[in-house]
Amino acid sequence: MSTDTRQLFSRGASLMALALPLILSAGLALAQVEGQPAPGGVGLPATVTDVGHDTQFFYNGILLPVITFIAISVLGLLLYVSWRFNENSNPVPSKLTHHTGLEIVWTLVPILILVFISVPSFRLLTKQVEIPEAKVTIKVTGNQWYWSYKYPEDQGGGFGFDQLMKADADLEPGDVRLLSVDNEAVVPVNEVVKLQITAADVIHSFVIPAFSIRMDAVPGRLNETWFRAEKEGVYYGQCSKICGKDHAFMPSAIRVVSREKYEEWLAEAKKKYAAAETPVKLAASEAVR
Ligand SMILES: [Cu+2]
Repeated sequence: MSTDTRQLFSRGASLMALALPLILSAGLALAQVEGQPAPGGVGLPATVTDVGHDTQFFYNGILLPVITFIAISVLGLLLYVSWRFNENSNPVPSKLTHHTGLEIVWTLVPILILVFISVPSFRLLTKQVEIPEAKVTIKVTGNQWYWSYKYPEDQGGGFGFDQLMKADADLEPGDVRLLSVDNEAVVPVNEVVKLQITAADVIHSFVIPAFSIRMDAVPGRLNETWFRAEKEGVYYGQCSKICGKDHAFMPSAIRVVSREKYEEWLAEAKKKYAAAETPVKLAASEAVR
């Protein structure tokens, strides 16, 4: 190996050694924030559901170590081969073209890695797909470009509302630009909430990273997902399917509160949205005439 190449390798190695702790600390810094993205954040956002914790463990505890091990092994192998078999150190190359043992190994090892990953993966998938008995069901509909929510009557609801992003001029202290909305959806803490998700026009995707939920909203189809939030707070998400001009401006916001506060909100919301619905309907019918 020439001196130049050697210098290049050692410089690359020291760069990696410097970058690794930076990358790791950025991931850890993000873990402090819940419900919304953090500046300069890397890695999965903090979660407040059981499924979310399992997803985090699956990603950080299984996938990341496996892929790091593979990447470092392959890099090591490449460096070794370029050092051991270059023209200077190996002037007479071998004529070998096949090695049965080696081929069996490089077929079997990836299969075993995939089988190892599949066990926790299917366990997590089952947890996400099997919806426990829910106390609260909410229907969420994607529209160009906002979400609307319906709370069914048999749960003390019987109203619906649209949720639109707050314009920059309307932001109040504590609001988050591009994520805060005019009408937050409210759910009780520590209770299973089932979401029935559909769309009215084109395909959208309902995502709340802190709950670890991501579900396509497809016109004419009712998809279901669920969550049980462990902590009160406001949790934001953004539409995750490119759905047109204002795709980037249709956030979703869910506020998690205690059961008592949820009941209070239900009572208020019933009056508020029942009153708000009438003029909208009148305006629409007038427009038709
Ligand atoms: Cu959308």
